[in-house]
Amino acid sequence: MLKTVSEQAFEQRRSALLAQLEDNCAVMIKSAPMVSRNSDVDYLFRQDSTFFYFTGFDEPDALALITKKAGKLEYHLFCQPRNPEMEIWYGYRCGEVGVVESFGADMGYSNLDLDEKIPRLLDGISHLYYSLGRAALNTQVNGWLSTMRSRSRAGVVTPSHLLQLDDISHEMRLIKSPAEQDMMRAAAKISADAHIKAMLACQPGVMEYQLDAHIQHHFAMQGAGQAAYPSIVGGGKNACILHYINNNQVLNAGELVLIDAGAEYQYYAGDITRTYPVNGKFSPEQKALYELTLKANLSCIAMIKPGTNFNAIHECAVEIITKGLVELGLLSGAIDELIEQEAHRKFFMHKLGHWLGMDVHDVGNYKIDGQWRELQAGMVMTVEPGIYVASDDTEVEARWRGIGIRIEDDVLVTEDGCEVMSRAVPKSVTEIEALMRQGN
Ligand SMILES: [Mn+2]
Repeated sequence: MLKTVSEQAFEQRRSALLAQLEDNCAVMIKSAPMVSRNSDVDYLFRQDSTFFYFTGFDEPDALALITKKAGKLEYHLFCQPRNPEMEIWYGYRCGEVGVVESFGADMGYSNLDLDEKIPRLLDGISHLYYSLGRAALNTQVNGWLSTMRSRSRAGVVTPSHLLQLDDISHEMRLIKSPAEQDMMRAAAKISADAHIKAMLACQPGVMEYQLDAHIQHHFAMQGAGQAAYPSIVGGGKNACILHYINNNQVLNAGELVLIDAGAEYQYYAGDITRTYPVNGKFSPEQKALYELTLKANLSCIAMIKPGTNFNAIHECAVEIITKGLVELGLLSGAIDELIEQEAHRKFFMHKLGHWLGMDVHDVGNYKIDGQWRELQAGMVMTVEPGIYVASDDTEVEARWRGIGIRIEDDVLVTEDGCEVMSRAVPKSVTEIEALMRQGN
């Protein structure tokens, strides 16, 4: 059964957004465009997350304008006009009438009328909020404001404040409603089960892309039509390339494989990484570094609850990994000094995690007034410590070289702690080795 947030949710979000803004304001949100791949073939369309969050409308080349005058909201939605010829080739369009009937707009318009209608709708509005910093939208807005200024003698009043919508919309997206949490649980569960499928299919001689094929097949069969991002499937030293997506090498016995893959379900992302031995059995070195990474993963997850400082979790991982690398002989020196010098960055060069939501690297500020923020219930973050030993690192013993490990979970902050939404996929050495024995 396909889950989705209720239709009322979109209207509630628009109201909640406008309730935070002064009177005589307007909010403008633009959809994603179609992007050409070559000749008349386009890339698969994916709606802009913020646009979808506030409209629920999944067509390209649309624009939402919500005005508030004397406390009264009006929702104007511009969309592709109905066009029998185009619809034969590219499919159904909702159209100006349809967006009023099905998507709650007060007024629907053709996007061909933007230049005529927008300057009229903005007349008398003092504060205009939109996503500043997007070149295409900025150019359009400048054009509309210029049109309005040229009509000033006719009494047209141009907005005097142009404001960043992202600060407000991103903060709303950062805290997931119960319905959104359900979507994210579904995305995480589909992603976790796909990782299990890949683990069962893994054996020496298999190609990296073949493991990804098992994952993509599971996503699609579970109703997650797209992945949230291109999978990383890195065998051996490829695991040390953080954004490796070539996925075209053979997997060899004796090496680990790192898979970072997540489904997108109803616009919400899963983002899971697991690392395991291609032949199903960890070598002593692989096991030592793996268990150190796992210790960091588990200790960080244990810290997650409302009020925890975002960066304190990262610092916890740094401390565990630094100590562990000293114990194993990959780093040497006093722990305090090594932490001070950020010596871990040679082996653990990324942050512990990021917000997760409609975008895999989701929106939302990490600092407020210059300080790392505290976690709140409804936030979702990844916990993904990693240890990567470059294959040409002659400062460490040869037996450690070319081992790359990351263990990533999707964690929802709850009222009294957290929920590991990606928990279905094994991560202890014993569990992984037991599961992989079933596969072979
Ligand atoms: Mn991630």
